[in-house]
Amino acid sequence: MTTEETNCEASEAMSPEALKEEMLKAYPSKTAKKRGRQMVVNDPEAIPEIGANSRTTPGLITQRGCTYAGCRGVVIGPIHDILHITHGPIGCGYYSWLTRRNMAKSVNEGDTNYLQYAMSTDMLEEQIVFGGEKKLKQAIQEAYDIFKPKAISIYATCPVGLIGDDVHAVAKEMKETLGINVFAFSCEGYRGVSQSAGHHIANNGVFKHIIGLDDTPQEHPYTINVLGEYNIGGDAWEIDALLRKCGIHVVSTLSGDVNYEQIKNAHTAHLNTIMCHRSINYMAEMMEKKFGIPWIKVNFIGADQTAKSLRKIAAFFESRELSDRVEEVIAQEMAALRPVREEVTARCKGKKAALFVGGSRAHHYQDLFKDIGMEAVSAGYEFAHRDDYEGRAVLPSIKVDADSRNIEELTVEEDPQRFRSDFVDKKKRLEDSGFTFSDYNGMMVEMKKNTLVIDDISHHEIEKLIQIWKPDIIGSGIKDKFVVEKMGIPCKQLHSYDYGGPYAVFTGAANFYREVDRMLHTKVWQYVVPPWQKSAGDMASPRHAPDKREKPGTTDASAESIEQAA
Ligand code: CFM
Repeated sequence: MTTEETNCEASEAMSPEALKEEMLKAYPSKTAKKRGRQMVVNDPEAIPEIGANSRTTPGLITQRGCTYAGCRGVVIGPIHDILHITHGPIGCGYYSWLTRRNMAKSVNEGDTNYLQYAMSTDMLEEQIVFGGEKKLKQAIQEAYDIFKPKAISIYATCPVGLIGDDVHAVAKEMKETLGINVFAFSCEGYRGVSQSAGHHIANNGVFKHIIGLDDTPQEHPYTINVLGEYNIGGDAWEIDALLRKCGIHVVSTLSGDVNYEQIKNAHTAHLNTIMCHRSINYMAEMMEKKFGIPWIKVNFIGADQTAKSLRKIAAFFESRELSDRVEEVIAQEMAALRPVREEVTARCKGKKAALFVGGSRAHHYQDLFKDIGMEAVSAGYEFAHRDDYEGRAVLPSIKVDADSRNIEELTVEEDPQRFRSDFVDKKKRLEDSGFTFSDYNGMMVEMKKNTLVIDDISHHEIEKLIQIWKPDIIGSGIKDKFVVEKMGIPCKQLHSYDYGGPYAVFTGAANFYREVDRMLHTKVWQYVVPPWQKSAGDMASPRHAPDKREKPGTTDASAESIEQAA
């Protein structure tokens, strides 16, 4: 690569080092030191170490969620025929009620889909003082009597951990009483530094209580699981349809539009493919140890990445017929997508994005922007770990701190009956021919030199970034969407998709290109006066000032009155 190709253009305005200093200036020295470690100037050739997965400093406005959110909300909640009961005060249940767009539909008449329900034990003062186990038992019985589910899962919220209710003992007792699978999660909100801890706890629970319960073999020659795909806005449906078109069978998607039976049978697949590394790498590792199923990282976000992922899956199966079919499908899909991609690229090429999302999308969505000639000048995760930034090669050097030690590491051993040693031989043979397994190289190697990578970004830092580097679009979530848009920059919600989507695979990519094009080119932004433009002594030049001068009747005063009226 030439220097021109690897250098980030935004550095021409203010260097990333200077921008970082500018962001840190407002903090007390101890906070600035800590935040400083979580902001690094990227060099894909010599990836710097980034501080990640550490506690947010109180007072900073973070985008993070809690451990309960990661467990109940993200990983297990989407399993649509398990009855999910939140043990805690009503708020935790209420705020996990349909707030994430993990869609599911009942395929057959009479299929169970509990996603539209929110069940809670509605803990009150009496239970906080005298204990809540009795009420939990009653709730499980009541839920069972009404719904007769196949399985019930219990989630502990903060007060449950504080008063010491034994949710696991209750689950065990009710499992025996009711004769159905009942299991519990110690996923109290405070248990980890973010929702990331909840992912790990959820993976452990699903692995212990569901995986491997049904050994019915799959007849299909090419079977995979799609791990870390949650069907936000219907993504998993698009992925599933594309794979089916290629002749690849998905045994289970964890956990987008999936049912209990599919997860019980997931260990019969030939291969695990991982979409979101952060939330589900534990599961892939444990399944490989116990059953010998190898895993590869895939990405179905972005047309080029989707094609690459399909080719890799086909290569794994070593079938000429399958590879030919995959090439045929890629050619068809690309041909359909090309006109939209070219049209949008002509308008969006060279524009700059900054993405701050979760634990995987800040990376994956850079590929969709790349498809249309746009570059990420800055990006960061909310709660990912160093391996998601720097690649799994750094795993052995990640220090285990008290917070991560809080999360159980399961000891997993080979299953004497079900371990597939033939899979191990195949893996070895493929590796010898250059095929890579269990690899995720992280976000930073794919970002240009001198881009600014920021972990757990705060509102203050986003404001500085917008003010000084002026990206054309921010990819983020609801917690900062409107703050960002009041600064005159479009903000695409990459968690909820602004209630749109799907964006996965080729069909979804077309949706995304069009939406970004519309957001970038609507004229509304020129009427917005960012806060720093209103204050005295402002260091930045007014954003979109030329537009305002050009348009009669859009003086600062009228722009301000529009904003006040809104
Ligand atoms: Fe994985 Fe996710 Fe994400 Fe995530 Fe999430 Fe999500 Fe996300 Mo919101 S599992 S890490 S905890 S890809 S809910 S579907 S969009 S923060 S980047």
